[in-house]
Amino acid sequence: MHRREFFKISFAASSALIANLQAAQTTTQPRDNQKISPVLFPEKTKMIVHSDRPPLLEAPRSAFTTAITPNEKFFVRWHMPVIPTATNLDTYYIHVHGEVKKRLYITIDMLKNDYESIEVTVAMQCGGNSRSAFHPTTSGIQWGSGAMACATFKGPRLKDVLKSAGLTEDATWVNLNGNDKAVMTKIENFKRELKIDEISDDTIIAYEMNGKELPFLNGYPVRLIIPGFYADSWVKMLSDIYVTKEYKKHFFMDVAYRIPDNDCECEEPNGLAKKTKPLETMNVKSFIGYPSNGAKVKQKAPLRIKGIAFDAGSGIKTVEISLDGGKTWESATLDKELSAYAFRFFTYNVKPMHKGVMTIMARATNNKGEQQPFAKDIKWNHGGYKYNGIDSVSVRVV
Ligand SMILES: Nc1nc2c(c(=O)[nH]1)N[C@H]1C(S)=C(S)[C@@H](COP(=O)(O)O)O[C@H]1N2
Ligand SMILES: [Mo]
Repeated sequence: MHRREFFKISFAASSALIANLQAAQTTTQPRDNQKISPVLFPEKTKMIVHSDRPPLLEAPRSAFTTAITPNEKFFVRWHMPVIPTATNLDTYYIHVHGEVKKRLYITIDMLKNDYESIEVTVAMQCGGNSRSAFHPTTSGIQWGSGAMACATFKGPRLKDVLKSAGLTEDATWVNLNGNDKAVMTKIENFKRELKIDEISDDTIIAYEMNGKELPFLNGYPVRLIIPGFYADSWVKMLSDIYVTKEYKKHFFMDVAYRIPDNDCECEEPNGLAKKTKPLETMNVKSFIGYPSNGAKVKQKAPLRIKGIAFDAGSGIKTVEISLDGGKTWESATLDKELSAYAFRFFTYNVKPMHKGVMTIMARATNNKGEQQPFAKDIKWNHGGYKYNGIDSVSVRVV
C-alpha cells in the first residue's frame, strides 16, 4: 500500500472512532499513571508530574498503603501559572474585613496563640480526581486516582476567627482568597465563597499538617480545611477573609467546579444540564494501594492486598474484595477508624492458586448505605467530577 493511502485509511478509521466515542459516552477505569518523574519539587518525593507551571503533582498508586499520607507524597494542585516562591512569616497576615465590627490583621503567631486550635484527620480529594475515566474527555487535568490524600491538620476554627472580628447583622457570605495572584487581569484569583451559617465546627484554618508546617506547595503557611468537602474549596496560602451580605460572583464558584443540579448529577455531552450547583461533599470511594497493575505475584504464596476507603464523614461500613470480576465479594479487614472523615486502611489476604492474570476489585460502602458503582455505571458530567467507580487492579500470577 502507498504511504499516502495508508494515511487516508487510518485517518478515516480514527475519525470514525472519534465520532463513535463522542456518540457513546462511557466511563472506564481511570488511567493508572505510573510514570514517576525524576524531577524533585521542594519538600516532595518523586511524583507523577502533570505540569510544572503551575505545579500539578499526582501521587502514585503505591502512596495509598497507609491511612495517613506522608507530607512529601501529598498531591499538589495550583491554578495560577505563577505562585509565590517565598513567604515571610514576619510580614504575613490574614486580613479579615467587610461585614465585621473590627477589621483584623491576624499574624501566624496570633493564629496559634489567640485562638483554641483543634486537630482534624481528614481525607482530601480534588473534585476532578480520576477524571481520566470520563469519555469523551472532559476539560481539566487528566488525573489518575492520585489527586487525594489524608492528613491530620491543626488550627483554629474559621468560626472562632470570624467571631473575634464580630460579624455584623448583614454578614451572610465569606469570601476566601489565597496569596497566589492571577497574572492577567482577565483571569480571576482562585477565590471560594462559603455561606456563614453552613460553616461547620470542624472547618479550620490549618497551620500544621501531620505535626509539621504545611509544605509550601500545599499552602504554607495556612490553608482552609473543610472536612467532607472536595479540596477545591480548601483555599491555600489563605490571606484574605472578606465577609459580605450579598453573594459575590467568582469564576471558580460560578463557572468552574460545578456539577449538574439533577438527581444523577449527570448530563449528555451534547445536552448539558441547564442548572448546575457547586461541587461540595465527596461520595464514597476506595482504592487499592498494593499491589499495582502489572505486578508479578507468586502462585500459592500469601498476598496481602492493601488500600484505603473514605467518604464525606458518615464513615466506612465495609470494604469488599472481588477476585471474579465483581460476581462475588468478600469483606476486607478494616483497620481502626482515625476519624469519620479520614482514610480507612483495609487489608485482604489471598493465596493466588492459578497462574495467569488475576484481577482484584475493591468496593466500599459507607454508613449511609451508599456503595461504589462499577466504573461503567458512572454517569458522565462535563467537568469530569466525582468519579467513584470500583477500583480494579490486574496482576500476573507466576
Ligand atoms: N490559593 C489556592 N488555593 C487552592 C487552589 C489554588 O489554585 N490556589 N486550588 C484548589 C484545588 S482545586 C485543590 S484540589 C486543592 C489542592 O490542594 P493541594 O495542592 O494541597 O493538594 O487546593 C485548592 N486550593
Ligand atoms: Mo481541584
